[in-house]
Amino acid sequence: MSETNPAATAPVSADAAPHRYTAAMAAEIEARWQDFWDAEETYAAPNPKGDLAGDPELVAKPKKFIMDMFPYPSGAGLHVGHPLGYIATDVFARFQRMTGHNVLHTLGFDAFGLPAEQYAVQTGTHPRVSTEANMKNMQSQLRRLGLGHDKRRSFATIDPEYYKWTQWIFLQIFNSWYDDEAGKARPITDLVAQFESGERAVPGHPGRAWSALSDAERADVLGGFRLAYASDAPVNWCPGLGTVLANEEVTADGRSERGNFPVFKSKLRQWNMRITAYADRLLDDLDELDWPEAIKLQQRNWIGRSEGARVDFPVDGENITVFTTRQDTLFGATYMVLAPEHPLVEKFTPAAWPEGTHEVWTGGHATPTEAVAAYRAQAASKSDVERQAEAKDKTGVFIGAYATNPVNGEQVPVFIADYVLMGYGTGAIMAVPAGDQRDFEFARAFELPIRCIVEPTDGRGTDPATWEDAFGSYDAKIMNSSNDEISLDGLPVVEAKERITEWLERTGAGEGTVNFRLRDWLFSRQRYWGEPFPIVYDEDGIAHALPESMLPLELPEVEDYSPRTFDPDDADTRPETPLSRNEDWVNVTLDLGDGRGPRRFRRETNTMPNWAGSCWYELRYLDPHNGERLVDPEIEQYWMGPREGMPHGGVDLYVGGAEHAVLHLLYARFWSKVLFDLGHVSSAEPFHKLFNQGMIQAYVYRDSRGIAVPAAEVEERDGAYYYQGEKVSRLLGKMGKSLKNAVTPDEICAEYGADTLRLYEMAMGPLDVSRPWDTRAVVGQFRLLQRLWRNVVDENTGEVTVADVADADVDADTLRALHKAIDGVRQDLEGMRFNTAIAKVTELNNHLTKVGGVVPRSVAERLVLLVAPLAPHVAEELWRKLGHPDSVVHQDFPVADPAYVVDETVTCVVQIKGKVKARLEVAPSISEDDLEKAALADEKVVAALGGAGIRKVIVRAPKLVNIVPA
Ligand code: ANZ
Repeated sequence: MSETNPAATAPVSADAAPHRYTAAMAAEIEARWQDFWDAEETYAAPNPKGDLAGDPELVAKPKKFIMDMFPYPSGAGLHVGHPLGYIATDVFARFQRMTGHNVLHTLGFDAFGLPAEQYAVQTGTHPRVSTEANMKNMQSQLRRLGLGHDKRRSFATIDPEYYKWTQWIFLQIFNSWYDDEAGKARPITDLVAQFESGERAVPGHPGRAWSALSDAERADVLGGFRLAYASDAPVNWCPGLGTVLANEEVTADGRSERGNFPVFKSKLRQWNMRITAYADRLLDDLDELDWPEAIKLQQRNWIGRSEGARVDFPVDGENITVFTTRQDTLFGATYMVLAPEHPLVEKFTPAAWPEGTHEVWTGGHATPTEAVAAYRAQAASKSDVERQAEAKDKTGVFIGAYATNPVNGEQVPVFIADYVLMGYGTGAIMAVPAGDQRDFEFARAFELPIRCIVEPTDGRGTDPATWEDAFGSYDAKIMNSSNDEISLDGLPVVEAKERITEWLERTGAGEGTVNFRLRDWLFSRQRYWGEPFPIVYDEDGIAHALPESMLPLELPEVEDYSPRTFDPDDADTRPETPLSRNEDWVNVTLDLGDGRGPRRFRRETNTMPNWAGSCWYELRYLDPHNGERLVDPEIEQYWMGPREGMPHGGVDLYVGGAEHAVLHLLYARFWSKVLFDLGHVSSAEPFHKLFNQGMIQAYVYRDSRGIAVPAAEVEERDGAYYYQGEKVSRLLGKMGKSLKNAVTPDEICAEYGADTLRLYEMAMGPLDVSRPWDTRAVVGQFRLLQRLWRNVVDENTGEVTVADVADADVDADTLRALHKAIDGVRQDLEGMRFNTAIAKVTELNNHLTKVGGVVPRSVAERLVLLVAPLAPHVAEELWRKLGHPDSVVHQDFPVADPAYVVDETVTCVVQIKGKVKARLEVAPSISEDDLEKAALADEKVVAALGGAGIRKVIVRAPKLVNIVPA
């Protein structure tokens, strides 16, 4: 909205007192204190040892490690929505410093990323150049906010000294395997020792000794165990972009989110992280974390643990293994479905349709081979999301084979259908149309039998022919489910599951199992602007780790930053990465120190995904200049080690957006656990407490064509909005350049100062709730600071006006107001309720204004200390004016005197049958329940009731309780 600067026309404007708190004064104060803090390293957090060691007194105090999700240095810079979380953690960190903690708070940059690479493709500017310029710009924007960061600890993920360790961690992961028995990762050399000694059989090579295997065979075996491994995985290949995409980057209709090109499922050799090995621990350890329940739930769903069974259905001497969570419904399995890509499909598909094949099953094809080929082509063009979409016609085709249901020996037809996904369970299901809705729809479409095996409890009867949908309830009993050896009839589902699982295991037809939705993490990208893999391939194509001495492996210069793109529709193309074009870099002679001397190698030419750098950055903040180790163990233990209430250790507070609920947090947790297992860190979780801040929203104004117009130029008249005379609509939306409604912190700082901006952002509402930005409301917080200033400083002379009086001589109302504010602000800051803390500061300040006269020094000082975490510049200035030579940052936060905090009480009258029997002194805020309990427990009331029962109690808190005896 257009508006004038209220600071210029402030309340008592005309004869502008020379020492009034104005925007100009705020700017001067803020710049001066920011320089002071930098020069004095006010926010330096000492380590117990190493190059950042210092201040033994601080190190002896309890620690708090407070972190923000670090930003990507975008070219657009910050708008006022971005610093919401940074200001909140800053206020909290400042409060923790003032309550006796050694506080680590800093901020780095997550600086690899696609935007810089795309910009490089368009302009030829090296991504490092544009990224560094963007970082510089953001640093100055952030500095203007007065954030108390320990700048000695900042870094960017693109710094070679940083990504050296990202590569080093990759190698730790590459060089380890998950020992299921030990329940943790171990060095791969331990596994090799087990193979060598014969303690463990070499999988895939029965009867052969480890020493008899070729190098390639060994590499292959180990690849099946390594926690980072290359495999020919089906991936989302997008020829139009020339790169592989993560599932999240593919739209529901199977196209690239960016560019809208077709995406194909192709098999490509890619690096993966075996995060699935940690599924159980990633799930279990969530219980101990102080995270929002909603985020924990999203992680649980993502990991998706399902308990069920694997069951073998024999076909021609082979087995089709299915995964089911409802093994109790085995007697109702009347057909089977394989995912179209299932590797056994070819094997079971005969040349001709069996005698008497139902016409509907064949899809009109002359042979099963033809039917399968046609259906596969159709399925390949769909995304998993599309394939799983409910409410759609079920499609599929019979492959011409029958399998045996192990529980009753029935021959059931085998289909392929796209509602079964290759990537889940075993890629094959037993279909129980009575119990599963998808199977029900399919059975209806293909005229397959539906057998009632669970007694319906909703009155629909037991004849499926009359049903409209499946009946899958867990709260029903099993029927029609017995053979010669076992009967489930009459059993509730849970018991039936146990019983049939026993039977499956006894007869060898299957076993109980746990399945996870979580997949291994696809870890390679065909991009330039990422960490190079510290991997080289020898002439036999065997992957070798670079020795630590060759790290960091720096990104080479290239002429062209873009992956080669192809005809968007040509699924048979393969990626050609930017790094692969630098032949001098790719083909090298190296001595890997393995005793084999210098050899020719080819470097891996993919780069790591964006997530890599943010998987472990918390650790590097602890010991950022350590050239010898990732982090010194003693320093890590000090800042992140487990302690009471946080058994896995971790950062004390991590604040960021809820959009990172799953991937970033899951990947970071996984890396933490690997490093923990291998003994590099003492914390098995990176982030003990997580807090998601809300979003700052902004109004979007659109013209009649629906195009966003510049919000700052819109005028409001009689409740309607106009842009250049034309009426426009207004809706709440995101803030950003594209919606032309971005407000920058720089503008607000120029107009009011950073302290006002900080107060405004914190006062807008509870931190976890989204809130609309309103530039016109910012002035309210500016006025608060003006009144605060006026309560301490004479606006005409600039002299401090406070009176030196003893607490005993301060009026009781003021003392009560002061101590209540101290008590409330303390609790609110500890609980991250910054908005209510500001309300309490405002109340106290207003009280002082109302009382008038000169404010007692002891009150003014404590008020300044209360304000210090929220508006640190003005607090420093007033603190200095009040005669203190030291910074306010490390002062003790005031403590309330309980004598002044107790609520005043009100008198509650207790009546029995309308007659007053007792009077109680209670808090005005007492709840109806508590008041009733207090009344009934009162001696006089007990006596008056004389043991009579009670018919009714009428409570009108806080003043009246009326008891009606029985
Ligand atoms: C028989 C059955 C009967 C099933 C019944 C369900 C209900 P969650 O809980 O998500 O793990 N399923 C298994 N693998 C599948 C795949 N690759 N693609 C599509 N569906 C698959 O789901 C497990 C259930 O989903 C399994 O249990 C299987 O169907 C199906 F009344 O088996 B059920």
